[in-house]
Amino acid sequence: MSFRTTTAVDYVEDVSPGSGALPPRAWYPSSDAASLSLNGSWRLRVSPTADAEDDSFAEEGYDAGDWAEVTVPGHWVLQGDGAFGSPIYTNHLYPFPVDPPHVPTENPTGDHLRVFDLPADWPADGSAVLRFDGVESCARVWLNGTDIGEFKGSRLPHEFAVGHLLKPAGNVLAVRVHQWSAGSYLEDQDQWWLPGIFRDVTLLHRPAGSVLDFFVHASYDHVTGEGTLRVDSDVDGRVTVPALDIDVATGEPVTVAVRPWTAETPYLYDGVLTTEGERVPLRIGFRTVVLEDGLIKVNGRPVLFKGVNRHEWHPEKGRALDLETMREDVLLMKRHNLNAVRTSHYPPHPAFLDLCDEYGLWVIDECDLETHGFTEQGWRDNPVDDDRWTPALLDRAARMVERDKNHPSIVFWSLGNEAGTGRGLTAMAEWIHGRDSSRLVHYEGDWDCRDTDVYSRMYAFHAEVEQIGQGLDGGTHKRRELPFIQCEYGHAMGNGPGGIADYQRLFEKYERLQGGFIWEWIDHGIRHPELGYAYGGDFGEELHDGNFVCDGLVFPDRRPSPGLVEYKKVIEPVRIEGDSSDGTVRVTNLHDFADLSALAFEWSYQVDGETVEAGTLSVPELAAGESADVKLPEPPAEVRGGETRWTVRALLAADTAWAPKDHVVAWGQFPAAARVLPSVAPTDRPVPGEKLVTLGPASFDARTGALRTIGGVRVDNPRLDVWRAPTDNDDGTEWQSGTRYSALWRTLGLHRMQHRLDSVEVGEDALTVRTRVAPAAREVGLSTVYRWTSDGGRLRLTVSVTPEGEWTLPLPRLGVRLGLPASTDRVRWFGGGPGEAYPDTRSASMVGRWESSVDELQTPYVRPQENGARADVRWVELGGLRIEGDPEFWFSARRWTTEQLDAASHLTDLTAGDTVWVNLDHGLHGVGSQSCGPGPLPQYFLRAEPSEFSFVFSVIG
Ligand code: IPT
Repeated sequence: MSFRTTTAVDYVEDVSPGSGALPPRAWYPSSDAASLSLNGSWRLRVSPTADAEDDSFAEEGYDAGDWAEVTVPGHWVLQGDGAFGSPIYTNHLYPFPVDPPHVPTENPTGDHLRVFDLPADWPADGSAVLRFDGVESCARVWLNGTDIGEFKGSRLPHEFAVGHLLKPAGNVLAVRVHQWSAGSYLEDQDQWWLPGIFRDVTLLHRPAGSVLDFFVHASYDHVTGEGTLRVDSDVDGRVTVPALDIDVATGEPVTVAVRPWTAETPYLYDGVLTTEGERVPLRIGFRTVVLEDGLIKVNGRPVLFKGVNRHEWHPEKGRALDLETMREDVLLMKRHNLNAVRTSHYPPHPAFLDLCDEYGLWVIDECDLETHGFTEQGWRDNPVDDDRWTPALLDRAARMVERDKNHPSIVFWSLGNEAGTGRGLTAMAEWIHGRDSSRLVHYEGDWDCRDTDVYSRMYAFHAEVEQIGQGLDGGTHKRRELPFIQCEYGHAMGNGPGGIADYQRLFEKYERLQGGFIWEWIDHGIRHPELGYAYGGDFGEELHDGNFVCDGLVFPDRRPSPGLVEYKKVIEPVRIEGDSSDGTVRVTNLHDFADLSALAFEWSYQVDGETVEAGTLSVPELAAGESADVKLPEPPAEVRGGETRWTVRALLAADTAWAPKDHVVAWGQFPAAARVLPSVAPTDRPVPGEKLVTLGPASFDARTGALRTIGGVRVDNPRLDVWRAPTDNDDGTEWQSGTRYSALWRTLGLHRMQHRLDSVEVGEDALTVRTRVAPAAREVGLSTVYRWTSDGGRLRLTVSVTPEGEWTLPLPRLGVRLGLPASTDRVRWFGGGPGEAYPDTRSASMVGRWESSVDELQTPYVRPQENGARADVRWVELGGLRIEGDPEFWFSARRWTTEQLDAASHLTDLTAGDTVWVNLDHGLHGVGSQSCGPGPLPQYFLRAEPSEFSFVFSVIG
């Protein structure tokens, strides 16, 4: 005989969304009704299973004095130094057996307890609502010993009517939170699994006649310039907007002339919704979103999304973000020219959407739904195609739409991410279309676009995107009628993403392509005492996906990575192109709505990278889409025959809400007089000695020809280097095995090249060292000749490389590596900067004079890898030497070798040695975005080809 026990925790594996909660409704940050935050210190007891403890802790009088304390909002696994368990990172794999709706018996369960008094002035009348803004993944709630319900849907609000249970003092709020539940099957997003009450808990007073749900409809007619406002409210009342002289009943439309809301011009009107019992402040933005002529149009115009995918992340608090962190995200986005954000892959904390309204960002609000792990079984048993789960899906759709519907910034509702296809998704789309016809529906997982208003893809390669732009991609009739966005592209893992400028050119060229969203905003590294930032596997997880969780445009501490700086340049809203031959600069306004009146323009003129004159440039207030040719001033007369260049910048003309006056929005540079390449007459003769050969300022080992010193500076011989510590993009992904270059490079042996010395020739005017550089076991090689000459003061090295054998792979780099003493610190250069650049990430590299320390040259990718190269370097000074290039070169310097960088798995593995290693590269292989997307485009390949390049060394001072 077999039987199954029913237990008090059966709800955990129930596919239903829960019971006891109130219907979803609009979320608003404040009103004149009283509220009490229940955030703060709570008592916590973590048990290993869902049913290890009974529910007596929920009863009044329970003594939790010996329980631990946690901060709410928070995740218990990120508090208590591991005492309450650890985070788990998986990308799409479920960290438990896939047998929906069952979850493991080992189900960490956090019992949370909080005793609170009502404030003295808490109104005696009316009722009250207890609101949870986010709990992962399933919770049961008791107030004063009464079970008030249970819920799932981690990143969605749940409200309970509790007025009848409240007492003036000693209220006991007990919340039992289970890490795993049936809901976990719907929340398989690529991120850390982090249980806990991670968003606010609030008690809201509900006076008699207070507001229930309301829907602000505020459209804009771009033909008449009028907006129409209608606020539907469950409880009748009035709506006032003083600036527009509006005072109407709820449900009644009113049309007046308004300033429209756009992400570029986020004009909000303050209003108030007044019912008998409550006054709710409103922030109203008038705008109309339509699908018309196959395009997404707002206020009559097509929009180009320059977006990013944002997960909520804080390196210590996980997804429990405070308002200032959210604001920091928005400000950073605005300052880097982004105009859109996809809330991947769940509705964010509602305050984030208020900030998007206020500062101006287009939003794709995404539902808390992903069932990606079912891909492992060919999507069998996928909950989104199983009617039993449909109520849970509809509950999630409703909780998102009802909570967020009053935000002008939201232009798309997204059904979720990576959930395959199925009837449940269709039901969600139908419900959303029916409830809110003023926005469009997005979902990427169905390329036939059955349920969506846009054709959306992720990581499509450039060539396919171009085909889609040209309308040559075929597809269903429905799809062919739709505009296209890349909801994810430019995978920002480690060094990269490369190739985004090439995407942007396509987006700008083809009307159907309405832009994209970089994957993703922030590295989800967790601050760790020994490792710096932890990633998958660092907590001993049984299954994990390593540092795939660190793929953001900002580092975990929100410092911008070079990828963000590059993106800012690529998507700048003003294009500045110069032509020094006719002395004009062409300025194009790439905004969708705004004219250029917010910007001031400035020119400057550089001689050898140093600004000799600067001034303001008067540019007409071009309307969106317009361009003009603007005359530059006469170039300064006194030019000492050096390399000259114009730089034109667009700056904020005045302080804005998101950046101060003079913040640089866009820039362009164009050369005037070209650089004169360094020449060294080979007048000095190499002088052979017993141990050393001397030539000009340098000495060499007589037997090996290796450089020993230049002037007084000890130099570890420059020799050919082709290796780089592979980037995450070099590592690539499983599904692109043919082009996972780091593996191919290692197989070929490029990380263990041997240098065979063939001859050292002391000639009349040169010291020539002939070598062959090649990996063991292979027949390919690079015949490499180093030719040294000097004019007595300066020393010139010319490197000639001739590939031998059949090279089928690109080279990671081609140049020389040399060592300088550890005292080397300050670095000055004339070339591209200030930040890192690679062949396909060099848009933001500005030619000028730059200065740094060796340490500051490093880019702190969470998993160490090739980084820190500076492009187009004419000369660099460091360690007492000046090194000039013929032609320009790529420069990097670090206190460890490439091999040490390659071997490190966290930044804390890297420690300074006794040498500063300097790479002077003639070429670098592109970076691409192959950690999830295309590798470098062919034009950014570094092919093994005959090459020659020179460096001129001299001692400074
Ligand atoms: C895509 C996911 O949507 C996103 O959450 C993230 O995992 C990203 O990849 C990679 O970092 S899905 C992938 C199969 C393209």
